Amino acid sequence: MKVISLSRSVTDSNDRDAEALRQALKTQGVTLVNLMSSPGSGKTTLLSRIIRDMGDRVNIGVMEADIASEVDAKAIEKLGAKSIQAHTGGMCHMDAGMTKTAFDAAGFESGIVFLENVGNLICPAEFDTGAHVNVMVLSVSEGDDKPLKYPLMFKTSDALVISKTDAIDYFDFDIAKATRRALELNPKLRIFHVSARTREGMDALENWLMEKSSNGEESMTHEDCISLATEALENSYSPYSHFRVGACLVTPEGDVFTGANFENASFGATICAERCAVSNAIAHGKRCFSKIYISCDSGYAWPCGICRQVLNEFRSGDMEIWVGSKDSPWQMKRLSELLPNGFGPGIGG
Ligand SMILES: Nc1nc2c(ncn2[C@@H]2O[C@H](COP(=O)(O)OP(=O)(O)OP(=O)(O)O)[C@@H](O)[C@H]2O)c(=O)[nH]1
Ligand SMILES: [Mg+2]
Ligand SMILES: [Zn+2]
Ligand SMILES: [Zn+2]
Repeated sequence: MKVISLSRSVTDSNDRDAEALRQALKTQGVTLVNLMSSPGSGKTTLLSRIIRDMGDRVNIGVMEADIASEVDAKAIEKLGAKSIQAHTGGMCHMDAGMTKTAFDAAGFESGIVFLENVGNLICPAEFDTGAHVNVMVLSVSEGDDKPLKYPLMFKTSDALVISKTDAIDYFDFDIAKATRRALELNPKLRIFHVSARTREGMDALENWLMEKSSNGEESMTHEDCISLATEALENSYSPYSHFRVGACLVTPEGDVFTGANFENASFGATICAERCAVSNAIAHGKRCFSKIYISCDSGYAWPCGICRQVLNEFRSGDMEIWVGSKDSPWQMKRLSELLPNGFGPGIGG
């Protein structure tokens, strides 16, 4: 295990350095994930879990940034992952220059490299490290009021991991309140509820990380999803309304499931295309969806109230709802806009 000492970089152009590092890492096939939180939220434990779960699927490297000590890098090294311990010499955050120095010293190859930033909810949010993905960890023992106190951290993160959910009964942490407050600051935030101890919620987080590390090469493109939804519409059974709808539901890993509406002589027994697609996915063991495309013959078929509620049960983060047809350009709204103040577990956040 390598230990290096970092000093504050003298450059005052951190944003430019960060952008250059981001590009260079991308060319090298590295996805850099910056983990930020207050001390003790469970970052190292989470990383250990991720290495055990994903280590055979993807190369994982870890940069441990600490003011002093080597305990975190040692814990990671025991699991066989390449790690480096960077001492910040009292500095309470990493900047892009320091990140580059640590990265170069570690000699990582392609794959996912995690930066466990210094435990602190303030300045790590102010300094772009060059990461492609910023993830904030908030444990249930810290309180659901953190979005109110540290708004920048929530605004600059791509994902929020609410950690140690196995211990939730011992604290008065209100997940719905924390989620609402966080999404008010950052509607695009992906939220995961995770226990590294019991593995609850880990699949959704790990799938999302895999998706992020594929360098934006989605297996299914936006156009593919639109075509699939429009093809599914051809299977609609709608003899009463003649309103044909097709849907294409997308999981965080990029798997797709289609559905079409089917009506019934007893009108109340009618099933919408969205719920048909959800049923199809559920039967294949899927429980977590990030997007749905809904196609009809003309105009827009926004999901009905029942479908909004059903999607909310299985959403991963704030789901994207795409609607369109041959004569109407495709447009997107978030599920939180279509179902404000919705309730449900939100599997995977
Ligand atoms: N119950 C429970 N405890 C956890 C979980 N994850 C971590 N912990 C405990 O929380 C404490 C801190 O965990 P770490 O993983 O060291 O947290 P950290 O964020 O890396 O801490 P620093 O690097 O010091 O900021 C340890 O005692 C862990 O055992 C979890 O999912 N459930
Ligand atoms: Mg740690
Ligand atoms: Zn600082
Ligand atoms: Zn519906």
